Amino acid sequence: MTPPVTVARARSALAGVLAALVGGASGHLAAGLTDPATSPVPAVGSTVIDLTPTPVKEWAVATFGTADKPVLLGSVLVVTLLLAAGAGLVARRRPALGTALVVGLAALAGAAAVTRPEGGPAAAFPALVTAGVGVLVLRRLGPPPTAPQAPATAPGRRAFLVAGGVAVALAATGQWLVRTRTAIADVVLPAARRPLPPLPAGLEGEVPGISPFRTPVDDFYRIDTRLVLPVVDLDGWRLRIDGDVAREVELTFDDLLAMPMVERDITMTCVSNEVGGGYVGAARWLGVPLPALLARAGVRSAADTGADQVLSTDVDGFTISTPLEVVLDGREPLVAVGMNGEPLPRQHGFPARLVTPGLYGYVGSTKWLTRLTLTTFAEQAAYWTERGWAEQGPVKVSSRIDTPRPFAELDAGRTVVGGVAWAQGRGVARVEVRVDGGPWQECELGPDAGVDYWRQWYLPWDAEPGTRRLAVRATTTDGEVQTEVRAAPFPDGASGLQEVLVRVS
Ligand SMILES: Nc1nc2c(c(=O)[nH]1)N[C@H]1C(S)=C(S)[C@@H](COP(=O)(O)O)O[C@H]1N2
Ligand SMILES: [Mo]
Repeated sequence: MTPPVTVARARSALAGVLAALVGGASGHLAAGLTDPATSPVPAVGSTVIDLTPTPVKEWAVATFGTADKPVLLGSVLVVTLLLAAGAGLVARRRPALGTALVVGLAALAGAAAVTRPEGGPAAAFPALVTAGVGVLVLRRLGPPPTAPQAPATAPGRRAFLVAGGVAVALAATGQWLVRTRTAIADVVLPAARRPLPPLPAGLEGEVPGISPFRTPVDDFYRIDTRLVLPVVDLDGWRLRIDGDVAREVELTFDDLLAMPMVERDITMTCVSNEVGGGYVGAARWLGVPLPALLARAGVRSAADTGADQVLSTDVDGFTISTPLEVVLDGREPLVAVGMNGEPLPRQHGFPARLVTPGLYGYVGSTKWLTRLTLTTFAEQAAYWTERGWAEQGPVKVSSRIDTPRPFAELDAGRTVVGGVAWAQGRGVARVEVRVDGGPWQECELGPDAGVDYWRQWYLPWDAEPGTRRLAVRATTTDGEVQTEVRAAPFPDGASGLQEVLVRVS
């Protein structure tokens, strides 16, 4: 039989946990009604992201990939529940202190929400709800203060079950609200002035396992610091152009849509992408050329401003700096509103984002864009550059083997090696594959959709039995051969060659 003291302790700890769960779920519901980003767990998670040193962040991205967000949220939740269990135990002998600890936990979440760039006093609302409900639950489920050692008068199992059920119901309702509120508005996009011809058919019909020529929106990688997607109210959204400009400009979403639109096929890459990695995607973007927007503010060339960078800001104050020279060098970054023929999805920056061909996303592709400020690197640093990443982030020439997969078991004989290669701004002229360190063999290239877009490639291969080592390299149209010299993603992008081992029998 379990000694009663242990049972009483377990109950106290559980009371603390349930106080945190029901309180947190109430806070989540409150956030669903106001601003999803202020929900206690995501608010703390976002603050953790911002405070985490760059090497740890890199490690997390490398280790967990795009699961980094759920892992972080889960960790915040687990730590919170452990602390809450502690508060429950303390409350057994010292109810006032236990209550104070629960309030303290909620206060941390409140502080995290209020001090976010987008925060303000109102952001504390969900944490206040959390604290209030948490204390009520702790009081209700904890042992009566007058008789701490009397389990007989403590609340029964039913009260605990009810509390658990209430937590689930509140959290589910909150989650439903958050989802409903982040559903995309009915945006009707205008057509481009001169629509591009449809993208040619890619190699995906012929080479099984190769990346499709155009990445479907749902498969497009997502990288950002957000735990909760921003809710952007289109009526209130503005794009401001300010800083060292002849005249400030403010555009509504309709103003932006009324400007001449262009369509561009651009492959986007994340600086955190390891050679052979998946943080790269190719899409058709619809938007307004950034130079046309700057011209409205009176900046047509570098001579019109003292600025050397365009600092773009998202709806929450996250920033990206793009060298002005790059913006004006003819590559025409876009303020994009459409992706693959649809309005930008939330996760890719609805309602408008920057897309700068040839630059890694962290220096050219601000999502949820609201402001473009002409300033200098000396004056203002952006989110990632402040954390040590390079100011200039040109995408390095790279190539990836999509098929066969690493450690695939293949039958000997005729098969095919295939993948994608990119060198934005210059274009890929040649892709070569090497087997077991042998001679480089030239691959067939897929269709060409411009220098800013990736090329698919393949090589028919007569696989001989044994363990085989495949490597790939690309060469740009201006003759740069992808280097074998390895570099880690930090601080300006990975380099080296991808090698894939396969077993042939
Ligand atoms: N507002 C905002 N924009 C952002 C980021 C971000 O964290 N916040 N991340 C950047 C990075 S690092 C990359 S690689 C691209 C990724 O865009 P995607 O998620 O649409 O693929 O967005 C960029 N734009
Ligand atoms: Mo990135």
